[in-house]
Amino acid sequence: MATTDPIPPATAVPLESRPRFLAASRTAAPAARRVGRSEEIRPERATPPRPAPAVAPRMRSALLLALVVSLGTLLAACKKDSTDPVVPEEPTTIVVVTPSDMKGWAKQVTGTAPATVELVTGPATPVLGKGSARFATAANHNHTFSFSRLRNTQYAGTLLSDITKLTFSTYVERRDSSVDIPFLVLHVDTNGDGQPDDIVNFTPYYQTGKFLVPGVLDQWVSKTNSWQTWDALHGGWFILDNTSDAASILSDPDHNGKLITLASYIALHPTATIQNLPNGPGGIRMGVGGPIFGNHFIGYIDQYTIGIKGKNTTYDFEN
Ligand SMILES: [Ca+2]
Ligand SMILES: [Ca+2]
Repeated sequence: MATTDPIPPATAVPLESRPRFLAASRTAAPAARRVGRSEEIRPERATPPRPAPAVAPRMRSALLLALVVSLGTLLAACKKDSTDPVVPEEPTTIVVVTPSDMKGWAKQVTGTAPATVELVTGPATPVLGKGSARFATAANHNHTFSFSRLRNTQYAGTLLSDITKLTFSTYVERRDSSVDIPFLVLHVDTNGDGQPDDIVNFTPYYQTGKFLVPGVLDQWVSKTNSWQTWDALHGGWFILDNTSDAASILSDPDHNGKLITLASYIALHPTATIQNLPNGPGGIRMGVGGPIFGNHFIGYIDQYTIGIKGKNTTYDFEN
């Protein structure tokens, strides 16, 4: 049975409905802040004010000179900025995806108790247009290989380093755990043979709390019955199926894996590209399913945006 999910601020979230890490981190925070305040106040009361030391004439001259130099540097910087060419921002291309014209996207449904994916109206007021892509697990889901996905074949060969934007929006209507939320996956060729080697995963659930690592944007917890937009480019990813990376990133954070920024992953694999699977399915996929998802999950995706070298394409899912 689905439960109502927590909505920030943190105090509004029932502890029993949260992952353990969130409950621990939120209860520890107030104590740390109290310590910080007492440390700031105590020295002010205990230490009498001291007269400012006199500045020697020679030091005053040095300070004046430093100030003049700083002002000169600042003025030079302002002048440079004002003469730099302005790079015009290219307008985003909106691509409307409908059941009769999928624009490079294809449905993929797997498993013995398949989840479903369809283009629908709603829910609520979608972030773009009137519709979105609806994903749902079966009444008897709980199958490791039961997934429903949308996959795109049109980005095969795209360098990860050329991606300048990667966002999508989700809406969760029904779930029994905050873990369950549509996620994004890239199939990546790391050695240039045209065959994908890595499954590179962005899951909104991992974008906050104890899962964060330096460089990963804190995107807070996911909600139900609300549209939320996720910045995958600046988020944390985990890697599956790789044979060359350190073992520490080769699992999801719930199974001893560690998130990595896409920038750090690209530093490990500078020539990594998106690749379709050998038998055809697209190298970009979004969807739900797998062992962590419960029965009767219902969620939606809309406004998937990918930017390549500054040229943004937004897919608007409509029915
Ligand atoms: Ca839409
Ligand atoms: Ca390969």
